[in-house]
Parts: sequence; C-alpha cells; structure tokens
Amino acid sequence: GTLVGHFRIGGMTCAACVNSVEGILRKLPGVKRAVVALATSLGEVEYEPAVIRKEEIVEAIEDAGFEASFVQ
Ligand code: 9UX
Repeated sequence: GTLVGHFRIGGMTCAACVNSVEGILRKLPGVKRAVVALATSLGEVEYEPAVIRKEEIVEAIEDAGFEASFVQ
C-alpha cells in the first residue's frame, strides 16, 4: 500500500516553483500523487514505500535547488 508523507520545502518563491517541484515529484518512481502549496511551503506526497523512501524524495527536491525536509 501507499503512504502519505509531508515535506517542508524551502526556496519556492513563485507559482512556477510550485509547478517545478510538483513535476519533479510526480516523475519519481513510486510517487502516486504530489501536491505542493506555496503559501505554507508544504508538500504532500503519496508514495509506495516498497519503491521509494522519503529520504530519496527529499534528495530529489534538493537536487532541483530547493531545501527540503520531512515533517513528522
Ligand atoms: Mo519563479 Mo522559482 O520566477 O525556481 S520559478 S522563482
């Protein structure tokens, strides 16, 4: 089954940043759904834990030039 993880994403300053981060997340293997909100700097990601770990999701966001951490 899937899990839902919440991530704090720093460095997003415009709506295109949000689209960029959502696009990165949605292309990751094991990610089923990703929604990012600019106002709260939060992202919600539904993922398959057998395929991808939340640490790898953080790394993918950081590789795109943003800051990321997971929220408990
Ligand atoms: Mo907007 Mo974000 O002009 O990386 S796309 S600041």
